[in-house]
Amino acid sequence: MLYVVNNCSCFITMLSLESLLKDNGEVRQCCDIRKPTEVGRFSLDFQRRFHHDRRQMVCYIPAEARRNGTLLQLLDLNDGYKSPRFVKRDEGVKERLDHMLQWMVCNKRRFAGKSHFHDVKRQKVEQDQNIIGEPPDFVLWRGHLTKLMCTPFENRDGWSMACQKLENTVYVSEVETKAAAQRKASSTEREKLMTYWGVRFEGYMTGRFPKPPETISVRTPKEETIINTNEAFCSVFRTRVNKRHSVVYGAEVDCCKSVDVLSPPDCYVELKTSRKFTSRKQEENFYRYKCLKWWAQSYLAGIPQITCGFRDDDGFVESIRDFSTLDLPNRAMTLHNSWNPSACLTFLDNLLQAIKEIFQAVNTSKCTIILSWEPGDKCVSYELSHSPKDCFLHEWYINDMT
Ligand code: 0WD
Ligand code: CA
Repeated sequence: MLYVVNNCSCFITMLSLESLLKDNGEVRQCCDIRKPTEVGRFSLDFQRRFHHDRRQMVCYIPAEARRNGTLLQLLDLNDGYKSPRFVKRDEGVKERLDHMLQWMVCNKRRFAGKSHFHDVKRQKVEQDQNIIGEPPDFVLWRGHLTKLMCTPFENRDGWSMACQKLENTVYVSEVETKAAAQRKASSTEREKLMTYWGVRFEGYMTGRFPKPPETISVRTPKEETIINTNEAFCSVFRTRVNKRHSVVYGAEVDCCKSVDVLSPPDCYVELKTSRKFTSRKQEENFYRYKCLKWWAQSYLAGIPQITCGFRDDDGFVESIRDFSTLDLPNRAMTLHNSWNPSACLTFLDNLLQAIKEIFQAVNTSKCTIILSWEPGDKCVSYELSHSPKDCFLHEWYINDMT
């Protein structure tokens, strides 16, 4: 693919969706993505402060008090809402890629070029597990990759991504679209409550290391449960897309099963809530639409298990079910007109390639590239921006990394 680009701001050009789904004119059947390996981790504490450790990692509490998936005791997801036990992160603070950049600075010595490797070998410390490899082609959040990957089947939410290049690495950071900002500003009380239901479920299903409660029936008393959405445990992964794009990305991980038996990411579990199915049609629609994002999100982090609390309309979880991430595409593909994973991966591979090619054609040190897509668009558009407000790589980062 070749793109001709003018080096001026406000220049908008298009990448056709059709071409991003094809390889040499053929729809590609399979695009290879290496199983992600965890290369690091960090935590954000109750005040959203960065710590280069796993202090915020929580453990998964198996919901054993269930019979055929049905809980013996309903979980009230409304518990703690509008109480001092719910501490909400200030969403007005735009963090962009900041915490990932902090992690990169902490780990910059672990990214070594070929020549360095040679030296390292000579010094016989090549077994040092800490070395990650050459600097990656891309650094971003896992959530960004999820959005890009799901584009071929998305019909509700658009996206906009700012891309900046420093040395040989492209950094990607989401830009809030106007539609998303409007949606957030006009969100109803019920939508806010429903968002809380998701985090409250996480509170029920997790406990603090080192000594977690044994099962759901002996969990922490409600009055002691604090839900603070500043807190997060993030794992950093590295993978290679179609053998040609090395990618490093951070992902917020909900919880972890025993690390003695399984190692990351096999021990990680993603938690979700969903409305209970009351008809076969609803269940089909779940596999046809909703589970695409579940699959993409967990697949990108190599997380094998997604545990879902099925709730009623009043926010009471009646049953809990485990889904195998790798099984979700099989279920979806039995349905007519559904998504398929290879189209997602082919699209991602081609889009990453297009981003690289755009950067080869521009004076990279001076501009940001903004890629955007809206539902219904047949193309991903991009523009070059010289505006400082679009730059998200801070001076402290550039100085430290160059
Ligand atoms: O700058 C931004 N707009 C973004 C920032 C977009 C995406 C992520 N982030 C940051 C957030 O600060 C968050 O700490 O990345 C972190 C999460 O990274 P991720 O794993 O790449 O995000 P994603 O896979 O989209 O979501 C994982 C979880 C979500 O769980 P559910 O089950 O709802 O998918 O991270 C949470 C949420 O709990 N989450 C966020 N938390 C705070 N702010 C955000 C956000 N913007 N997005 C997702
Ligand atoms: Ca979750």
